[in-house]
Amino acid sequence: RLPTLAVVGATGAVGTVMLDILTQRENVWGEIRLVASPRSAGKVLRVRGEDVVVQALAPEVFDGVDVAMFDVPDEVSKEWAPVAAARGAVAVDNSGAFRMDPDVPLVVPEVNADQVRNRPRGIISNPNCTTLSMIVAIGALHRAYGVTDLVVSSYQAASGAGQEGIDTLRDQMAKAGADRSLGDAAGDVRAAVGELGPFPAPLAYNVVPWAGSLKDGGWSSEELKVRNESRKILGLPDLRVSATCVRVPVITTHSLVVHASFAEEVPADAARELLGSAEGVRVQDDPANGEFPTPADVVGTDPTWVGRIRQSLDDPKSLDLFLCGDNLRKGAALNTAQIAEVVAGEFTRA
Ligand code: 2RA
Repeated sequence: RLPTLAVVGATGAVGTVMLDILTQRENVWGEIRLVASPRSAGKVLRVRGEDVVVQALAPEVFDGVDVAMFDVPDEVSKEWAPVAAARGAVAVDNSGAFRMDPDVPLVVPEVNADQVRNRPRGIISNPNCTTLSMIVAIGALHRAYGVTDLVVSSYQAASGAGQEGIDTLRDQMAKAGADRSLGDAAGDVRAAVGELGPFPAPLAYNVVPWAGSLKDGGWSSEELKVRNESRKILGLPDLRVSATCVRVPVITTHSLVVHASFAEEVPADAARELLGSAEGVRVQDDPANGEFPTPADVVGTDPTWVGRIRQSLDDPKSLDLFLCGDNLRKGAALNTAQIAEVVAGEFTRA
């Protein structure tokens, strides 16, 4: 039989992309139930070419549900994913609430799909979008060469901060873009853009070296997620990871610069060939012809794009790479859908 799916958070930034993805991918679902906060209940959304009325989040919406996806804030997932699990659904959660719980697998199907069945709480976590934007490619390199160190700099899009992030950047761009004299004097952009929204500094005409909340030692929560989640997904609890997360004025698609070190020497051509045939990865690497991935060209696509592949000049066991991934697709909705499809296979085979 085809399993029943619930999409919780169907009206949010990720939920909206999720409905597109469910419409575009091969259909493995019977009923699809759309769930959101009581404020959004009663709205009609389209999925798989059908109109579906959004239901308010309540314990009963999970009755008869086999898989429940959660694209909601941490505190909502924390409360409701266990409710869904208690009512018999497998919860696939895209929040940060359970990612580091040892009884909850953190899954990227191209890297560790085998972990899906290891779910004593009935919950599976989807990684943070920044980790996801690089880990498929790094996982492929790791399988061949054994990764030992990652030094990561992120260039994160506004939509990582949700619909409020998108709206804030668009408003700031409209205000700043209208004034052609801006950008010469300290503080002129800040004075012009108005509301900062979820960002601690103007994002239009700027870059902001901050994402998430402040943790010990001056690290941001986002930087610690890149470290901790990479370790868990790759099954390398002692992997050395150092990340600096930066927000850039891009609507959607996170980019990352990664300096990755391995147990063995990695010639750039060998890395290019390996990544070129890795599932979920696309190589675009011909700088002589201006060919490399950029967020503006990658947005709306599924793979992790990799370019600027270079063997480090001072260490033949290290590579320097530039990666781009759509943070709302592979970085969130697509990976969640892929995990849910792996679980759906259990029902279909049963
Ligand atoms: C961000 N990674 O980009 C976060 C969202 N989960 O802000």
